[in-house]
Amino acid sequence: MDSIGSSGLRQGEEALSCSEEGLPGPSESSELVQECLQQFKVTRAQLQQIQASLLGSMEQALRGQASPAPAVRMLPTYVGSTPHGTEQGDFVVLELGATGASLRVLWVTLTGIEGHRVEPRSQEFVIPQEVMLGAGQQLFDFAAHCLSEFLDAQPVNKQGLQLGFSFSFPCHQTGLDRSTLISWTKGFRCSGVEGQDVVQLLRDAIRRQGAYSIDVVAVVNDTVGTMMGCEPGVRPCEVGLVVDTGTNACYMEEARHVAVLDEDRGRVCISVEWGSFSDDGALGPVLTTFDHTLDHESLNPGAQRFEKMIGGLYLGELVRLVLAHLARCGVLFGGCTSPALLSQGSILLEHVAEMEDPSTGAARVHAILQDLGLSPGASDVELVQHVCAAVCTRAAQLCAAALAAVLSCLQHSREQQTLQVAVATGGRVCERHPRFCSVLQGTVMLLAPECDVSFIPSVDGGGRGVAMVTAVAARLAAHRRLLEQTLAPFRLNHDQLAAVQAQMRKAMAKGLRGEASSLRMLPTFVRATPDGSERGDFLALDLGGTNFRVLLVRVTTGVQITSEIYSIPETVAQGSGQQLFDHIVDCIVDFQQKQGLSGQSLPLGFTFSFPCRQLGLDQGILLNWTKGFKASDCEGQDVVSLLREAITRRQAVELNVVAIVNDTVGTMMSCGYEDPRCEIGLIVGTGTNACYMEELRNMAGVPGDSGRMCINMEWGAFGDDGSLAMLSTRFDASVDQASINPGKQRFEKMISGMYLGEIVRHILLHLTSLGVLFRGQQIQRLQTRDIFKTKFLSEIESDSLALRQVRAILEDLGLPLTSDDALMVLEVCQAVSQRAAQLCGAGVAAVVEKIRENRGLEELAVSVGVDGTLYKLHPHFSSLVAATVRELAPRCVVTFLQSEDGSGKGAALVTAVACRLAQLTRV
Ligand code: 0WK
Ligand code: BGC
Ligand code: BGC
Repeated sequence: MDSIGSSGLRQGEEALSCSEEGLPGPSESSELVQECLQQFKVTRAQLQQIQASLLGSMEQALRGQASPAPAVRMLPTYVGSTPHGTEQGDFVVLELGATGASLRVLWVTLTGIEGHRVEPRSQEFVIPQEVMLGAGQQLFDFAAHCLSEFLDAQPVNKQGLQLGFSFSFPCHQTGLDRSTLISWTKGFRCSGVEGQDVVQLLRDAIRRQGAYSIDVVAVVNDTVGTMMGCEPGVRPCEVGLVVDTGTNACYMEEARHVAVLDEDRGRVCISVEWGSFSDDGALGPVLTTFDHTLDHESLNPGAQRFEKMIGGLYLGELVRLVLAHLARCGVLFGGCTSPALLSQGSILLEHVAEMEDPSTGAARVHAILQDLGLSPGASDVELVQHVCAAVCTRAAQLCAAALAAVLSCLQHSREQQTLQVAVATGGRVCERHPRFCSVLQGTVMLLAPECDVSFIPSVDGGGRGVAMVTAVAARLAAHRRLLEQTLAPFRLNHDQLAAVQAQMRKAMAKGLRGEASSLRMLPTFVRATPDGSERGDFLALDLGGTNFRVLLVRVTTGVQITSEIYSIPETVAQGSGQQLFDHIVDCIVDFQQKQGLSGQSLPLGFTFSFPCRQLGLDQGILLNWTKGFKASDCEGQDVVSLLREAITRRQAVELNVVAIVNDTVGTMMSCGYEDPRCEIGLIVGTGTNACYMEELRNMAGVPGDSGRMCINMEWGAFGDDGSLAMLSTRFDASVDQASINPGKQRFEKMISGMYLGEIVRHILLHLTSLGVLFRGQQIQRLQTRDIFKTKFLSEIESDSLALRQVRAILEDLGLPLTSDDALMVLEVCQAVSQRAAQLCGAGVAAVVEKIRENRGLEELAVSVGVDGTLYKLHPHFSSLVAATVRELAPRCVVTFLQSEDGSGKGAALVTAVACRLAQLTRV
């Protein structure tokens, strides 16, 4: 058992040397002694000042205030809850740094049954000095060697071992299993570790060792292990205190008070790292010359000043420095010193604890001083005990001032007048020193009278606590693996996207040739984009998107639009065709009345956003409804006739329906009016589709070989022939089966706004059934179809939203969730929308490459007119589409133009062109 104080300090030879000058007289001696011991006296006021200053630094660090640099670090530990006691399993725990020059390996079994404890098995290994001061790799290889030596001796199943790494040094944690060492403390100073992720270093060492495959799932500070190892009792253990070779504390802080965390609910365990507290104003008056000497001769001068007044690595050294001073002053040992007494680290904490022990004290003092080559007199023994008491009392008082600061911080953050809390204590100074804990507790009550504190000694040095955290980390890691497995099919790589692009090109070619294809490539009879000479007033209808709009479009040198939005109730959209078209005419009449157009028969352009086989500009046979529409007696009908019949049914209404266009065509025309290079129309809204200007020569069934015509691809149906099966997931299948048109519009059902929310909902249900989300509790609300709107994806994925706002959106949905749940829901949304955008990008890449090849161009510059709520409102959709197009069609420079006025304007422009062309043929 290595003794505290050994590591980091040097040993000396035994010959006595005594001062030549005369020894001081009794009064002078006692003055010298008093003056010396007085230095270790800390007044209540000084303790309160240290408490206040430390509290100030803690709150400053929590607020993330960088300058002046706070005296303590307040490091978040990713431990968000104290143990539920439900954790279970077998875990390996590796403890490094808590007990100085030794590391400990434990095998901990958690039963998950309250009060049912299985005694951990453990083994301690002494770390050679040269390893503590050598290369980091050597230290971690030593640790990995000890691990396998321990496991070799354990009669246990050694598959799937999960390890919790108790690493007791200041670290920046970025996850339960990711932690970067800030700086060594306590006699350690291995090279090549500071600034590194110590979990990775351990994983590499275990891999190099190659004896066992061990999954390091959590890294924990020893104070956290101590707190988490505390038996759940009347009071939750929310503070962990360690005084061993070093000292530190942790406590459960309100997450909203921790600026670096983007959390507003729940708690997080903060490692205070009070060892580095060094507010000269507060500490200056209590620092003695001995403290300065000790610090000066330490491995890390100027650092960890507070720790060097409390930690077990230093108490023995402080006592030695005082004894050596008093000996040189002739007050002790007859003015004689010994090489051992003058050797750094020769007095260990054990020595101090034993010498102070009221029962064995005097005899032990004698023995220990003789071991140091001294021959103490009776008065020497008593004086040495006074020195030990002075040093340790101060240490306990200072530790109490720091703990009182933590309790005050806890009280503030809980906004409680009085605080009831349990503090788990650990470390050999607490366990072995006869008076340390009683002085500590007494001083805390003095400094924090409004806190009712119970102290619970840790039973196994925190091993169980580390296993608890490891169990939580293992559960979260398992959840993360299940989440990754679930989302993996949504993560499309370049080859998969290129395959979709190639598939689409093949389907386009077949569709253009009039062969069976999931892409119907419908001629739209729109041959020209506006040339700016169009003039007149036009009515336009825009049906098929989120809103039904009636528009008055005045085309002069520019375009003025007046429009009104009308709703299409689901009963009408899924009622009879007559009812639907009568409703449309009602809206037109209402609009005309409001606009004072009643009785006027303006040319009308009808944006009808459903697949129609057009026989002319004003003739479109509806092939099938999509997007939740299902009005009867319409499919197979010419919808322009249906509209005209409805107009006829409504007496005294004159309307001249000139053109029917698809919303993609309307959008292309609308944007083409501003940018003549716009030859593609793209909709990503409730539904999705695209059109583009194709060469007449490539279009079977359309007369003429020169010139171009706009083709409505109806790409929503891409893959209805099974050509997308390799990408379709079980969640896509669930959404399709539950839709009113199963087996249809498969591409649309992977991309568009009507379906993304449903895909997410099905994934959340699946993850809940796996116990990954909502603690496995099936949430009633989530069983409701369409409860998870696609607009939530756009809101949740907005960069400006903190996780807490994501949680707020989901809680409004009635989903009781933790931050981990919210994070997972966010990742599900990201995966689903990313796939949608990439598939859409692969489609656009197929179209622009088709146009480039049509025109035999090396390079093509083209614009795409885009509309649709999802494309416009989702924070990342448009950039992901553009990135995918750049990746799959590098020889095309594609500009995406968001349509401002919707496709209603486009329909009016198509009508205006038709009227202009009709005008030309009439003259
Ligand atoms: C606005 C256009 C309309 C199109 C709609 C699509 O004016 O023709 O159908 O965008 O987007 P959604 O409203 O379905 O999101
Ligand atoms: C370290 C802390 C640790 C404490 C107790 C200090 O030196 O910086 O991380 O908790 O010692 O072991
Ligand atoms: C329709 C298309 C329309 C697209 C976007 C699809 O469901 O079939 O005609 O362009 O939605 O609104």
